[in-house]
Amino acid sequence: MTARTMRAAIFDLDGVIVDTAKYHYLAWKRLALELGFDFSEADNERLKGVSRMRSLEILLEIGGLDVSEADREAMAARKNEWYVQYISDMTPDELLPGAVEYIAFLRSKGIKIALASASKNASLILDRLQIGAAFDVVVDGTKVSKAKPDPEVFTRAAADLGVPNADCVVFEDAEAGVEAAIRAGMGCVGVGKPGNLRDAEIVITGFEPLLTLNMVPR
Ligand code: B16
Ligand code: MG
Repeated sequence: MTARTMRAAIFDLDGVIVDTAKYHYLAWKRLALELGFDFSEADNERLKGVSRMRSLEILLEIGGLDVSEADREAMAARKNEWYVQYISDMTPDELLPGAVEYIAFLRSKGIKIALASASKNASLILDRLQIGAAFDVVVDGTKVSKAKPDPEVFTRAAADLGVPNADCVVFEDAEAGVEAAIRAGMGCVGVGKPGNLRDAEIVITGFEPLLTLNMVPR
């Protein structure tokens, strides 16, 4: 990685700490089927990390539908009701392996920890997973006006932590999030399949190897 002293770690939520993408997918697919077209898992990849309204725009593009602003608001609200029903049943068993342990390890090294998510449901998810106390700062979709790939969610997290952007490393699973981290002047560790997230400085498939190696990205 670029020479930097990592003083803060900023974690994305969906796809990094928990796999909520499968619930987003179920809810978007249900909406698409109601509207008369299918929506595949490959299509769902395009929605990762982007805001709810941008996700709906992409879905409607896939279905070839032109919809009024009022109808779009109603569709997004309906999708969110289904999504909230799904995530309300989540338990700490759904945490991705090693994520919370790695956060605790970084904290034990004096590194500050933030959550930076596009989701407006982040606080419900943190409650269900019982991990709110793991973060010094939480910035979610209710606190920012510009969605990833805009860097606002990350720059706000760094400012709230009181750490310069250059000393922050972001952990992200989505291309939009990697781009946002780079635009913020932060380091970026991609979390996902090797070959994806090409712009991240390194890509890991999960946190367990970092824990085994006691590894802090520099
Ligand atoms: P909501 P992240 C993102 O969360 C998801 O990856 C993305 O698929 C979703 O559309 C977005 O949150 C908004 O979520 O509808 O709950 O507000 O990856 O930034 O933690
Ligand atoms: Mg994500």
